[in-house]
Amino acid sequence: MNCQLKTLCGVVAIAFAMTATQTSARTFRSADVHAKDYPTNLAVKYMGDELSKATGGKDNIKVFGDSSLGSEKDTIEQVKIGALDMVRVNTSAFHGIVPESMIPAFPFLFRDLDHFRKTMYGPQGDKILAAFEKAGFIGLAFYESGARSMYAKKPIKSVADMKGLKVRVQPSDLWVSIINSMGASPAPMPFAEVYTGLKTGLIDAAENNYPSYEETKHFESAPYFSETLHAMPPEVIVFSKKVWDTLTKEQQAAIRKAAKDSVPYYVKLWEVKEKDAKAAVIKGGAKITPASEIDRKSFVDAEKPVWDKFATTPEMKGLVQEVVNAK
Ligand code: GTR
Repeated sequence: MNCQLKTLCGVVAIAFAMTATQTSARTFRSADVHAKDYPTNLAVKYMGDELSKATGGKDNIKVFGDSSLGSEKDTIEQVKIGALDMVRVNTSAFHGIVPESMIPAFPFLFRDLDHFRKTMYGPQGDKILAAFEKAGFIGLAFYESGARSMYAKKPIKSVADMKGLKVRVQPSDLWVSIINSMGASPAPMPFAEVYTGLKTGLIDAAENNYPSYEETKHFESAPYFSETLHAMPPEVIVFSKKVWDTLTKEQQAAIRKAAKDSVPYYVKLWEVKEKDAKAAVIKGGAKITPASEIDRKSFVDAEKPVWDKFATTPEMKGLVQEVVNAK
């Protein structure tokens, strides 16, 4: 084409580019630290299938599990710069980037699972997801992850039993404070390093839900699982805003819908997994201290002050209150 008529050529080039964006098929890459058959990965795969159906086979999602693209922190950084399209991580991985993501990790925030579901799959959850955008991420959906509990080489019945223990936490200032508030010593490290940390004695304890405790075989070196049920931070599916802004409105709407539609699918898998994982760790030699034998008040009294330390703005305080008040 003879491009002496610069304006016309420019218009033609833009038109070509727009058509290319609208029609090019995309396989979005998504990272996860869990194995292929863990509920988060099965649900993101389902999300990809739904997306594919909605776009007539054009768009899909490929999951890279087992921390193969790095730790949660590494993959978030890749998503931020648009080198990776999507990620499924625990909300704790966003604490330093999206302050609102800390709220569901506040110790003993949720009265029970029902309270969690009403708020995090409801209006307060939507507000937290929306807060990801100003940090350069599109928050698509939460997946529940049960309640986290302590596990160690001895049973933990009251906060006094935590004294002096070296406890692995997800890399987050909030988690460091939570462990400090119990008189223990926090050791932030990526998920994939905890197994060796426990085996070599670098750490004495960690905390998580039954499915992660089972998947990672942490029960081999920390066989006492004590149901402290201290926090319920959900998993989150996050899209790169850099990539998002190159997509059409239709693609964006299809991705949002597929993510939301994957939640009930996930919840069904999760409920089964929680039960199976508990049975499996017991079979593998884990000794459970049930919630009924835990001095819950001692943990609540020690950890509750952390809320005020991290909900510092009127907006954060307001949102916490909204969650607490939700019936
Ligand atoms: C799990 C969660 C992972 C990861 C892990 C951890 O429950 O599903 O995404 O955050 O905890 O403790 O690092």
